[in-house]
Amino acid sequence: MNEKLLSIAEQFAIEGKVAAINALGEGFINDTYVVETEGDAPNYILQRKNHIVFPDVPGMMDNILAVTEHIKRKVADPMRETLTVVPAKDGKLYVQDGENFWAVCIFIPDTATYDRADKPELAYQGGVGIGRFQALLADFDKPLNETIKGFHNIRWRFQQWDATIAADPVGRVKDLQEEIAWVESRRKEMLDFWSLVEDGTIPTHVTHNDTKISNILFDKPTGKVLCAIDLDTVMSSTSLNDFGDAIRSYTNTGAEDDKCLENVEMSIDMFRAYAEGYLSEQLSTMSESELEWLAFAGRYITFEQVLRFLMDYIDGDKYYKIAYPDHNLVRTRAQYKLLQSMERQYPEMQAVIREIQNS
Ligand code: GN1
Ligand code: MG
Repeated sequence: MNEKLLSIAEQFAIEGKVAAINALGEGFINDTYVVETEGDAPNYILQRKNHIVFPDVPGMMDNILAVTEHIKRKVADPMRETLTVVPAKDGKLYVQDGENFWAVCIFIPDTATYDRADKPELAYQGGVGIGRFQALLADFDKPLNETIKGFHNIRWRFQQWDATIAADPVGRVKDLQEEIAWVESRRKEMLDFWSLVEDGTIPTHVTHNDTKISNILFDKPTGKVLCAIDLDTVMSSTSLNDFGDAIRSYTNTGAEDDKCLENVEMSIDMFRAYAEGYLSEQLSTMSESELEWLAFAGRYITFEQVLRFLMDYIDGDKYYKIAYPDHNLVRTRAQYKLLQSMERQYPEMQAVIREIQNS
C-alpha cells in the first residue's frame, strides 16, 4: 500500500482499519482513490483536490457540506441519495499536505457509473437525477462560495480566451486559425444568450455545473438514478447549464475525445429521453424563458467546452489532464463536431421540448 496515501487517509475520521487504497476512474481534474477498510466499516473515496483549478478548497468543502446536509434532510435514504462528507480528525473538512488538499467522503456501495449513455432509459434516469438535485436545492438559501470564477460565464471565458490568444505562450496560435475561427464565429450569439442571464431574464439557482454522465451515480439493483456526485462546482448559476452539460455528454454517439469524427453525432433519441427525465422533475417550476432556451443550452455548453479545450491547448495544456500531446486538440475537434450536429438538429431539439411541455 502507498504509505503516503495511507498517512493522509488516517488523518480523516474514518472507521475501521485501512486494507487497501486503489486509484479510481479518470477525472480530468482531481486524483481519486478508493480506501477499502476491513470488516463492516464503510469504504471511502479519497480525493486530492486540484488546487490550481480550485484556489479555495476550504470554501469548496463548505459548499459541499452545506448542500449535502440540506439534501439529507429531505430524502428517504440520506446515506445513498447524496454524498456524505467525512471530516478530518481535527474537525476540518480537508487535510492539507504542502500545497495539496485532500478530502474524503463515504463510498456508496452497490452503485454503477457510466462514461456513455447506451440506452435512452439511462439518459432518462440521468435527467431525473439532475432535475431532482435542482429541485431538492430550490429552497437552499445560504450564499455559496464561487469556487471557480465565472465557470460557465462565457463573457468571462472570452476574456480568458482573448488573453490566452494574445499571450500565445507555446506558439500554437499560428497553426490553429481554422479552429480559432470556429470560436470567433459564434462569439456574438453566445454572448447574446449570456446577457439574458446577466439581465435576469433567465433566473439563477443552485446548480451542479458538471453534470456529465460520469458524475451521476446509479443504483445497481434497480438501475434507477441515485445521486449527483463530484460536487466540487456546486454554485449559483442557471439551471440551463446543468441541462446543457448533460446533453453534451448523454447525447454524444462517440467519445468526448473521439479521434474518429464520424462516430460523433448528437442523438435526438437520447436528447428526448434526457429531456423527459429532467422535465419530469422540473417542468412545473421552470419559467417560460428557461423553457424557451433549454435546447440552446446544449449548444452553449458544448461551445464553451470547445473554447475551453482549445484555450487549454493554446495555453500549453495546463488545466486538463492529457493522455498524449495533442489530446486537447482532439477533444476540441470532437466537441466541435458535436456542436455542429446540435446546430443542425436544433429545430428538432426545440420541437422535442415543446412536445414534452404540451404532453
Ligand atoms: C472536468 O472534473 P471532471 O472530470 O468531472 C471539468 C468540467 C468539464 C469536464 C470535461 C472543474 O470535469 O467542467 O466539462 O472536465 N471540471 C472542471 O469532461 O473544470
Ligand atoms: Mg469535477
